Amino acid sequence: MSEKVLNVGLVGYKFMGKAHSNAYRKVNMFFNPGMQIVMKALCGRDANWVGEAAQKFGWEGIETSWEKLVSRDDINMVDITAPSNYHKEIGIAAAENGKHVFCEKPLALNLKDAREMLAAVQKNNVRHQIGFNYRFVPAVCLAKKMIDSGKLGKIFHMRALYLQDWIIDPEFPLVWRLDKTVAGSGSLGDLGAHCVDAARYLVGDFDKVIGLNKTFVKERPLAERMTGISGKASKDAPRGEVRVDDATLFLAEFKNGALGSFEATRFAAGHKNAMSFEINGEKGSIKFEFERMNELQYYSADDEEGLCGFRTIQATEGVHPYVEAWWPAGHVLGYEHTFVHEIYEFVKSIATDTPTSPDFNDGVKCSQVLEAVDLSIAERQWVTVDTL
Ligand code: SOE
Repeated sequence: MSEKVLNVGLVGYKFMGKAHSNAYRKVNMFFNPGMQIVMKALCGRDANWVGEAAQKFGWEGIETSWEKLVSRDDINMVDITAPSNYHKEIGIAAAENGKHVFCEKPLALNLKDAREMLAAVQKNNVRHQIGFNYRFVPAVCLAKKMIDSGKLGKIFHMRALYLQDWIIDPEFPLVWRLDKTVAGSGSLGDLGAHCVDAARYLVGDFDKVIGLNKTFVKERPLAERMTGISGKASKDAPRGEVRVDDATLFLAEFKNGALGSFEATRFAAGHKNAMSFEINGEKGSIKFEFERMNELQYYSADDEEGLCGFRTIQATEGVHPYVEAWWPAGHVLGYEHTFVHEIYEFVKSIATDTPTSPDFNDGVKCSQVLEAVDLSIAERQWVTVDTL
């Protein structure tokens, strides 16, 4: 094997750990990032569970201590998919051990911690990336290309929604994503973060925000075991207070003058993973819905009079980013491909020693917006993002 080798250590093996593991298996099969990925070690606290996952996902070995994982000489890169309260400690330790760091979103529990993580990767001169995977949907890449090339002209509006419904049942347990000490935030940090990143990617930086939020169910049974999105509670389980938001809505003004409206909720019955946005500019509009992720809706004001209207672009032809590596046109891609694309970009950035995006700078910028939204809710007034 003439290519350089990248030995990866992954922390976490549940939903995101599985999505990332799948990506590590696929990258070299479909792309040429300039390095051969070796799935060295999967890390989790319980040796039996992590062992089972490692075998199933194709990892060479396991670690039950992340401290051990990040200090191993034979690991070059650490990927963090553990719950958010672990991100900072693991990320900083990995950077200090000279490992490149990939971290799931949100980068940290709060802006201060996110900044510390950024400082650590910069100081130790390692590559870093954050898991805003929706940037890697070919249709979203197309939206970016269209906006950058001026197809929509000056942008007036961005409307973004992220709707789910998995915790409407008041008996659904208090899993870690609903635990403030573990997740930091509720719908805003988990779902709103993706919309904020998409907005920064497509429209630009935020100037100011004002929001409102709600926790509809204030007490839930404690979960039987630590779990993120699926969970069980025994019949007479003790109950805990829910201290994160079930839904957050906010308005924004971007630095370029565009206006934005955002909604993130886990209480939108019937919506499973409905991340969507619409962007309106002086020359046209685009619309995207994740549950129809291969399509982008485009309206051009330049179309012939009488024939104007939204058209559906299937972003499955080889001309669209990443698509060529997969299947012939019309053979659609799915959620898991977004992770393959983001990991491909990260490995390429390590191979070529060049920055990539979204990186920890983007993670910090996103946290800044999220924190500004929370502050605006607490103070019931507009907050200028850059003052934080
Ligand atoms: C759970 O709400 C979740 O899995 C998020 O954490 C992910 O980031 C999003 O892609 C889907 O929903």
